[in-house]
Amino acid sequence: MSDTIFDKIIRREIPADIVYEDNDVLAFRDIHPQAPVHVLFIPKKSFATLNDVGEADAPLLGKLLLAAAAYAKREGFAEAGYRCVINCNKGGGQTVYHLHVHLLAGKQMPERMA
Ligand code: DGP
Repeated sequence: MSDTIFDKIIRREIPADIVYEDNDVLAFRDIHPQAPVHVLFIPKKSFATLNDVGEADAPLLGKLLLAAAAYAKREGFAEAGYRCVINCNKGGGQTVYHLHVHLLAGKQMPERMA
């Protein structure tokens, strides 16, 4: 498993604007925000891509999404709406190979994804 910039953020070796943390999940603001709210939810356990998550770690995927939804509720934009995205591999637009969920909010998202 290669060490990524997100592993360095988990270990506090480089700074990030962390907005949530628990035993399994870390969330911080994206350095290149695509929306007024753009937060990345990552598992502390390293998976390069969504393809690398096995059945045993299915609950961790649930935790990532639930952490994003809880953040949206806490911040008061859950009812207005938001988008969660996972990019997988080059064709999916992934650039950092540590699994992450993008949470985007604060503007109207286009109905078409691409
Ligand atoms: P993806 O393209 O799905 O792999 O998204 C990677 C995101 O990570 C991209 O939106 C920019 C963000 N990012 C890259 N490097 C850093 C960093 O050092 N700090 C923070 N906060 N975000 C980063």
